[in-house]
Amino acid sequence: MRIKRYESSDLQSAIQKVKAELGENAIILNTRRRKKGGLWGWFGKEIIEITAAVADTPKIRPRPLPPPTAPLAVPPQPQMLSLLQNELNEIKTMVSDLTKEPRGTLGGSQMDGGPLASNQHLMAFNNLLISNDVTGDNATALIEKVVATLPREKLEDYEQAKAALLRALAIDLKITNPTAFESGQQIVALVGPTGVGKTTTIAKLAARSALLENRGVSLITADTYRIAAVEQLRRYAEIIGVPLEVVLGAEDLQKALEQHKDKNLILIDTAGRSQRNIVQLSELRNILSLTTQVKTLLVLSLTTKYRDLLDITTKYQRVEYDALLFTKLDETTSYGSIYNIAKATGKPLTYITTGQNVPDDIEAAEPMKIAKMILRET
Ligand SMILES: Nc1nc2c(ncn2[C@@H]2O[C@H](COP(=O)(O)OP(=O)(O)O)[C@@H](O)[C@H]2O)c(=O)[nH]1
Ligand SMILES: [Mg+2]
Repeated sequence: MRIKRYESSDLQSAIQKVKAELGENAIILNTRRRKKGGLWGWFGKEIIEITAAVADTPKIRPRPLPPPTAPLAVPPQPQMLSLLQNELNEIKTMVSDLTKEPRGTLGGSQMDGGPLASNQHLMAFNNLLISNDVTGDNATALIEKVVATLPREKLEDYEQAKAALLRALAIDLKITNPTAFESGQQIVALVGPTGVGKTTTIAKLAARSALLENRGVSLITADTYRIAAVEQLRRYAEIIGVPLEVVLGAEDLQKALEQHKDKNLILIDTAGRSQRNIVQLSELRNILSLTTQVKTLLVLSLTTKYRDLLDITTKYQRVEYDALLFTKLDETTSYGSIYNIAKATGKPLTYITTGQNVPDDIEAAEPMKIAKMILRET
């Protein structure tokens, strides 16, 4: 199996390039438009990029192909997609026709499902990844990895190929558990946009550590923008039976940390609002990192669009977050964003939350479990 990328100024000639080099059996894995040259992608000229795959050595003779269509002029944009669709359908039909070819007609060599079976798996995997919101680039890279790590005969086997894809997904999902039971003190701050579930998640973590693990827990909130926010956490603190400190700035925070230095776990709630607040948070973090080790978790809701998630992870870089926490997995059906964001930020995952119930709806992130969720295996 070979996978290659082609660039061209228009779709038609990009497809011609694919056909010329990889032959008529090539399968298009991904097509995208992007700017090339210019300044930081501005003023660049738009090009079409096609990623295509083909089996190394075709074991069977291809059928005669329909005569090549006369080269078209550059088609208007809306037609491009249907043109690609036609090309893709044509290739799909060819592949399925070829696999239907009766056995024993190939100079005695037996067909074993052949390289074409793996072609079909790979195309199915690519579609599965993309329909679960894994980006086209990530899907291509994952499939390239499956192809690179699996010997040919295993690639032909659907289950083995899928297992390799799950491993490829899981291996990119790093994890860390910042509240795991340890002898020393742990300080964990949750940051992120409003409404993603920071306060609820703090209540879940606090309840688990204090009630199930019998650890000394304190809560600190720096979210003083809304009275209701403080009251929300105060109610949880009362129910769980742990102290809550309200702090207005870095000095307060240091004082509160000093007061609670006997606790095993300190959870810090924050307000995630404006850019200005992010600056304050990064100041807080700088001060904290001078004296003690605080782990900052960026909380992201999986109901947020991927583009917005990316934007948030970029803005919150100022807070120098250490790891990611995904909420509201119960409110979506596709989990590819977890993979995309983990890959884009290079940060480990901590927990996922799956509902509003405190303390039940939270679990430690497990790479293989998340990989299976992404492929809808669970
Ligand atoms: N469906 C669902 N709702 C959640 C989850 N986590 C939090 N919520 C809800 O999201 C809303 C905002 O939560 P809150 O903790 O106040 O968010 P914060 O502004 O980030 O502190 C509340 O109604 C929570 O019950 C989750 O995992 N799933
Ligand atoms: Mg809150």
